[in-house]
Amino acid sequence: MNSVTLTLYGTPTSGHTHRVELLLEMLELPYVYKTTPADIRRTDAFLHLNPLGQIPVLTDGDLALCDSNAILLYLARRYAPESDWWPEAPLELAQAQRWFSIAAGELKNGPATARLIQRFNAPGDLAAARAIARELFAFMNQHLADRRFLARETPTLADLACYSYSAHAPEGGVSLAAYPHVRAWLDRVEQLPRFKPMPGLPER
Ligand SMILES: N[C@@H](CCC(=O)N[C@@H](CS)C(=O)NCC(=O)O)C(=O)O
Repeated sequence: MNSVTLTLYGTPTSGHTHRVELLLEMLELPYVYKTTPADIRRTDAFLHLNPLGQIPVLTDGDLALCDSNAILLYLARRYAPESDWWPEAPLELAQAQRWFSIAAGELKNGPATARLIQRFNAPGDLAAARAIARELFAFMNQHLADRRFLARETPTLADLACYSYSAHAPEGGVSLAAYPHVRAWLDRVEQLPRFKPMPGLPER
C-alpha cells in the first residue's frame, strides 16, 4: 500500500481498540492513530463517525467502521483476503463466532468491567463483574486445556478479540493464577509475529 488511508480512533488503555491495533500491526498495515478521549467521543464530529459514541472507529478513506470485532473482519477480508485469520470451515467458523460473542458478552461484562471499575473508577458492581470473570476464566481454562488457540489449533481473529481484556484482568482484581491454560494461551498470542502489548501489561 502506498499511501495511508486508515485512521484508528481509540485510546491506549482501551482493550477494544487494542485488538484492532494488534491486527493492524500483524498485517503490517500503515495507519494513523488518533487518541480519542471521552470528551471527544461526545462531539458532533465523532458522533458522525459513530452515533454510539464508542471507540474504536476505523476510517478507511470515506468509510467509517465501528465495533472492534466488525473492524477485525473488515481488515482481514479487505487487506488480507488470502490469509486464514477468519475460518471458512463450518465448525471452526462457528467456534470463532462463539468467541466473538463471548468477547462482546462475558469478557466485556466480566474482566473488562471489573477493570473499568477498579482502575478507572467507573460506577458499577465490582463483585458481580469479578464473579462473571471468574466463571469465564474457569470455562476458558477448561476449553484451552487441550487446544493451542480458542477456535482451532492456529490463531484466528477470536484470539485477538479475547486477548486484551483477558491479559489485563488483574487490573480489575481478577487474578489469572488459577488458570494455567489461559496463561499459556496468552503467552502464545504474545509470541505471534509483530505482537504489540497494550501499555501496563500486568504480571500473571
Ligand atoms: N461493541 C463495541 C464496544 C466498544 C466500547 O465499549 N468502547 C468503550 C471504550 S473501551 C467506549 O467507547 N465507551 C463509551 C465511552 O466511554 O464514552 C466494540 O466492540 O467496539
